[in-house]
Amino acid sequence: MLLDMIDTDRLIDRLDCAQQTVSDTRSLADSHEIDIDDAYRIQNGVVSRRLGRGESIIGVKLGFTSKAKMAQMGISDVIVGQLTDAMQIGDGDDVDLARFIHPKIEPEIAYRLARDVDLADPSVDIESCVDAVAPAMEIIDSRYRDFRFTYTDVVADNTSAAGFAIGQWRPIEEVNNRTVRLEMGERIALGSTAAILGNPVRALHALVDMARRRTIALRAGQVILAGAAAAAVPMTADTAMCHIVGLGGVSVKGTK
Ligand code: 0L1
Ligand code: MG
Repeated sequence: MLLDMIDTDRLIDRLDCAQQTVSDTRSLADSHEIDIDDAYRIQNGVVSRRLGRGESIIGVKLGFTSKAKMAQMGISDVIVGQLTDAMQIGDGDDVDLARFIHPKIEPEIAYRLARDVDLADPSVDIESCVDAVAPAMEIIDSRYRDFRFTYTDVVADNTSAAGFAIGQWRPIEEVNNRTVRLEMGERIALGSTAAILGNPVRALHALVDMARRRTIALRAGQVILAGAAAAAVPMTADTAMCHIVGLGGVSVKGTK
């Protein structure tokens, strides 16, 4: 831990204010030395501010689940962020782009927990706690200017979490090596579910490890966004449509 409580609170306020006022901020690393424990503490503070305004946690997300992204950031760990009800957008719904600073959208796999995951049990089987899987999209909206951030910055910023939409849930099945297509206006991103740690199911196991290390509860009914299956594309005032072979689709419409 490198940050004292006063600086920790100041940085929580800075990120919270950036999100609330839809205005970007400088990398925290420009002015502060922060380690990964500080970063998760700031994240918890940012999420607590949201809970204080009446939001509730309805899931978790993993980030940096592709080898390319990990290599780019010089890390070997996934990162974890927290999803609140205010971030959820209904399948097919409009989403006002004015809510965000510079939103991007990416295709994801979502899992649903049917039971609490007992993290105190060293042999807990998270796969047996999951009952459903669905196509999903995540809106990432880094609070940092020009998406310029360090590893600790992005963790502190709740992993850029800003919004998500989930398609039709289906009973849990193997979803590896499925082709993924994201269309956003004229832009098309193609990928595969294998881009998520080689197999999205590995994201579940990585999550157990991270949740233990970061004391994050995994509760029945929560959603897990496993990671991006293709590159994120900037959001525009168009329909974003994600299709995953065998799982179906999900869409949202950006409006101004
Ligand atoms: O993969 C993720 O959802 C983490 C996103 C954080 C990085 C970004 O904002 O580009
Ligand atoms: Mg994501």
